[in-house]
Amino acid sequence: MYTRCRVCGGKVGEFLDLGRQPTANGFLLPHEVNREFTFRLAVGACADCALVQLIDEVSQEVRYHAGYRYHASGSASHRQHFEGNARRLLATELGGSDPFIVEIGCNDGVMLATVAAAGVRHLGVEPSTNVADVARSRGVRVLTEYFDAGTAAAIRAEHGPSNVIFGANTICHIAHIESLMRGVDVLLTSDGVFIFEEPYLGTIVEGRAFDQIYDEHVFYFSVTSVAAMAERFGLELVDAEQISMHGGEIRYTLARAGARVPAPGVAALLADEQARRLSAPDTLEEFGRHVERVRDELVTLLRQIRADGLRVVGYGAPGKASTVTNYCRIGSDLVPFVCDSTPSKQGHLLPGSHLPVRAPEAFADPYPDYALLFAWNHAEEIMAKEQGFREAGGRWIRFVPEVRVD
Ligand code: JHZ
Ligand code: SAH
Ligand code: ZN
Repeated sequence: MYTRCRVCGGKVGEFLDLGRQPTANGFLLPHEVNREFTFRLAVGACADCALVQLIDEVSQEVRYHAGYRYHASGSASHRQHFEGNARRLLATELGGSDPFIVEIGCNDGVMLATVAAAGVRHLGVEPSTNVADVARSRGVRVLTEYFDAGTAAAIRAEHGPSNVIFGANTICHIAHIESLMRGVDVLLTSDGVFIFEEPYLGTIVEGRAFDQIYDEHVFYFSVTSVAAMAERFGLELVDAEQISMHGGEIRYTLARAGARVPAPGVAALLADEQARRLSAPDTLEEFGRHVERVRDELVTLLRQIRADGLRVVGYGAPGKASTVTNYCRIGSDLVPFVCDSTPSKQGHLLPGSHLPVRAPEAFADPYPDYALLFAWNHAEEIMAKEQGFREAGGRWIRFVPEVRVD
């Protein structure tokens, strides 16, 4: 259990306890339900640097391994986003002679495949061997290791320094962040950039996306906490852009202190977070009370639907579905199954709640009366695909930012 900040050593004050939970990507086969791993899912904020983080953590070997479920290329919007990212980096940061980019957590190569196709020197660092193999099959060079200060030194010794270090939805996963930041310092060229895009504390707290809280997300960054972290390691936050991925994230750009002129937007965002009191204890505690209300309303609604003799099916089995179903104790009595397009999730049970996961074809066979949208961040893509559901009179249930039926 952590009561000290993983970045600055300050005191971490707990503000939300979501109970005992499994790992969010710990999908199970029916015979595995009796030996399920759980831990206490609770979050706190550092009184000194404002960094919001998990209190207890799950070891990285339990989370990332040869059977990691999440394949980043699984949705069209993600493929487009990361191809766009790669093209932008190729145009802006990787134009010099023989540039070198390192991606921490390249997963199935969703971003680096475009870099590899452009013939630019690159290396993905990806400990989950199954997704690393998919990346390799797409022409991406991958080191199957956990990135830390030691790996960074080894990469530099073999390949030289890196002009760009990139990470998406990965930096917030790495509990040994102090070692990661030292690694960035070792590996980056003097004018290089460390760019990472991660779920934003503002989206989670103000946008009420409490289901983003789970074992893999050890940190919940804000502009304030990232600026402070950069400074501790001789770096500087030089840009912060809001992007729409996963319901609202920020892409942070760090450079060596003094090497680049910070974009004017950084100071504005810092002032804005202060004015909104984003990481103040009362804001975080109010968020905690909201989460309890959402739980009570959602459970009441699902019970009422069942009492009326109607059916609800879950749509999408994202990591987020684990947090909601387990915190709200939604079992197969309320939601008999969930549909998801990921083949390696189908035929398995959601962790903890043990809702069965079936292929999307099961959704229309026959359509339920209601669909509980677990993959709410993909609403547009899913609704476009499932127009027939609404035409048949079906209604979507959401719970972020609050419980809503439409
Ligand atoms: P999605 C994952 O979060 C896990 P998750 C991880 N911890 C993280 O940080 C971020 O990604 C990067 C399915 N689906 O993207 C596919 C359909 O069934 O919200 C996925 O299983 N039909 C690494 O798990 C799930 O929904 C569809 O049409 O919260 C979405 O998962 C579409 C579009 C998706 O990530
Ligand atoms: N970048 C992709 C994938 C994010 S999933 C996207 O944004 O969709 C997070 C990935 O980080 C997983 O593939 C996981 O195996 C990897 N990861 C976890 N710890 C890591 C570490 N210490 N070093 C490098 N990668 C890590
Ligand atoms: Zn701190």
